[in-house]
Order: sequence, then structure tokens, then C-alpha cells
Amino acid sequence: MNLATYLQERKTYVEAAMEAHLAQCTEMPTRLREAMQYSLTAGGKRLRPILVTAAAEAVGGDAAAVLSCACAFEMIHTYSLIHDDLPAMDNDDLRRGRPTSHKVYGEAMAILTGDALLTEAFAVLSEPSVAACVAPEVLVVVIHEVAMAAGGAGMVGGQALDMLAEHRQLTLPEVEQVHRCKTGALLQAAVVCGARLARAERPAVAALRRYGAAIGLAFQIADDLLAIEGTTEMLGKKVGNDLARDKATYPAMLGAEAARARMHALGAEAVDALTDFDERAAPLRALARYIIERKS
Ligand code: GRG
Repeated sequence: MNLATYLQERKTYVEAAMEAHLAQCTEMPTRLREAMQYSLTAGGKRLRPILVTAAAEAVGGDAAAVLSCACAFEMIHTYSLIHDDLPAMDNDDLRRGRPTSHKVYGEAMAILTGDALLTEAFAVLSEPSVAACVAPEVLVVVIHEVAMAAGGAGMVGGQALDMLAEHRQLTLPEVEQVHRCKTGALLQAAVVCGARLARAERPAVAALRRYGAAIGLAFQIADDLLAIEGTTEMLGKKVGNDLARDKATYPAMLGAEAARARMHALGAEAVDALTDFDERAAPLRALARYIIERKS
């Protein structure tokens, strides 16, 4: 398979679905909808929604049937970026190559935009057209998985741990815990939810959970390496912020080479988790490689 073509096709597919959804959100204030649209359409790799569709297909499901769930993951991810960029957090001016939400809409509206995207994600996940096609017991499990990954035990909790750890010496297991929650939880849940909606058997879900955990941590190590070795043009955001804030990362703790070795080992672990899957998991295998080799 040609990964570049696959990624581009999937990106277009997911973006069209998000645009269509936003066009239907006519009951919210126009300015809020504009701000949601501004951040949602700013680009980005769309990795989480692509993982939802790839995982569904890996277990014999259909990408179209999990498209709402895919959009929900991108909405949650985008909300986290908006809030992460706020002056109270990372105070960044640039995201996805554009001025950050609070720079354009002001802090209060940026907070509300993040809140609305998070809430909208659950509306999309549970909208009647989805609920009509998915067994209620499956949908409830998926909604719970998303909530746990996004909330205090997952992404938000990881962000809190990260914040509390600034200027404090963390151990490597503590750094790993921060990464697994802050970044890994949502990536892992994207894979698991795609598979669950496609009615995957229990062993397949367990294998995909292992795959998701490995790519989740590898993704963050890759991100931390890019933060040292990348440029603003490549990444669409300011580089060097983590160093300035004295954040604990794998490269900072182990050095770039050892961090890279750990990242490659995690990539291999992810591919290994897919041993019992057939050719339909080819995109997931390619995505594991992409996550560690990406330049943005
Ligand atoms: C709830 C405020 C709040 C934060 C949650 C995810 C997160 C924690 C903060 C976002 C900032 C950050 C550095 C997160 C680590 C995960 C990460 C590298 C996000 C960037 O993801 P990409 O590279 O972004 O997939 P694109 O723009 O391609 O979608």
C-alpha cells in the first residue's frame, strides 16, 4: 500500500465529515461555530480519526460505519490543543501553522470553543443516526472508553501530571506515566473504539489495545524528538518550548539516541501485537512505522 495516498484520502474523508457535521450545528452562536470551524479545519495529520477507521477495517468492519466516532476523536483532540495553547497552559501563538484560537477569538471564547468541541464529540458519538446502527451495549462501552481516555484518568489527568511535574525531577516510569495518559490514552482509545464498533472479538480488542499503547508512547517520544530536531515550518508550532519549560521527556532524560531506540522498540512492539491479523491490518502496520518516522 502507498501510505501517503492512504493518509491523504483518509484525511479528506474525515475532514468532509467534520465539515458536514459543523454545517448542521445551526443552533449554536455563529461566532462559536466559526471558532470551532477555525480550529477543526486548520489541518493536522488527523491521526486519531484515521486510526479509528483503520482499526475497524483491520477487524473486517467498514470505515463509513465508524466515521462519526472518528470525527469525535478529532474534536476531542482539537479541543485539547486549543486549551493546551492558552496563556494559562503553554501560552503558544501558533498551532497547525495558524495563530492559536485565543489569539484570534480571545481567551474566553477559546475556552468555550474547547468546551463545545469536547461536548460536541459526545453528541456526534451518540447521535440518532449512529445509535440506530450500533447495538446499545456496544455504543455505551465505546462512549465510556472515550470518556475514560479523555478525562482525569487519561488525557486531562496526564496534562495535570505534566503541569505538576514542571521543574521537578521525574523518574523514567513517572515520565512514561505522564505520556501514556496525556498522549497515549486517546490514541489507544481511537484504535479500541474503531475495533469495538466493528464488533471485534475480545482477543482482537486486547491485541489492538497493546498496539494502541505502544504507538501512543512511541508517538510522544517522536514528538519530543521533533521538538528538538524539527523546525517551526515543519511542525506549524513554535519549537523549543518544552526545553524552556524544563519538561521531562525521554530525549531530555535518556539522550536523543536512547530515546530513538526506545521509540523503535515500541514501533516493533506495535507491529508484533498485530501478528494474528491478516492483510486488512496493513494500514495499521504502516501507521506504526509512520508514527515513528514522521517529520511533522
Ligand atoms: C485537556 C488542556 C488539555 C490538554 C490535554 C493532548 C494534550 C493534553 C495537550 C496537547 C498538547 C500536546 C503537546 C500534547 C501531546 C500530544 C501531542 C503531541 C499532540 C499533537 O498531536 P498531533 O501531532 O497534532 O497529532 P495534529 O496537529 O497533527 O493533529
